[in-house]
Amino acid sequence: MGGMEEAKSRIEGVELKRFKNPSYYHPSQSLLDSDPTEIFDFVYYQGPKIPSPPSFVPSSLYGINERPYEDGNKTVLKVCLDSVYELKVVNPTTASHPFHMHTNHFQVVSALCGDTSKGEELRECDTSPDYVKGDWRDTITPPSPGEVVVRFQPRDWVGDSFAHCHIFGHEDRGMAVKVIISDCKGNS
Ligand SMILES: [Cu+2]
Repeated sequence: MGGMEEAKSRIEGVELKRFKNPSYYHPSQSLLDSDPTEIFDFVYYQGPKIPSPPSFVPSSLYGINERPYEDGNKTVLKVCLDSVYELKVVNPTTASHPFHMHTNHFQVVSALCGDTSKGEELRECDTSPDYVKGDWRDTITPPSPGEVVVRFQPRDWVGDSFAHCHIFGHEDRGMAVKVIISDCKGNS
């Protein structure tokens, strides 16, 4: 026995009871029936190729809502502790851009496939090998092209946070958003 067979048998042989649900998994605290305080659209943007040194792979500027993240030109998301927010992360490209948010995990609400910029109708598509409605994640890859809708509720932490494409070369070239979490009720 070797290869896949052996790996499968090894995985099935693991005592699953040794693993608890990860701490971010909150089936009793679903946000699916919540009314979001605010809804934000994040549309991934990939600009024209930019010159690179000879030994580097040519790359592009990247951004969110047509704006690369850079000093003095930051895309900022302002949220309040304990409120529920919905994010629609739209990927109009055929490239993979896994969305990652620090500090607070988010719950999957829906995902659709299609490129509306080319006049395509958005349609239901099967993302189940990766995620389904109700899953809690810290990273999620929207269909490419397509969109994923998630909800989160800032908890415990007040201050500056960050959300970005989890491919370093994209994040580093601008595909990122600053998240500012405040206690809007003034409690300390
Ligand atoms: Cu990316």
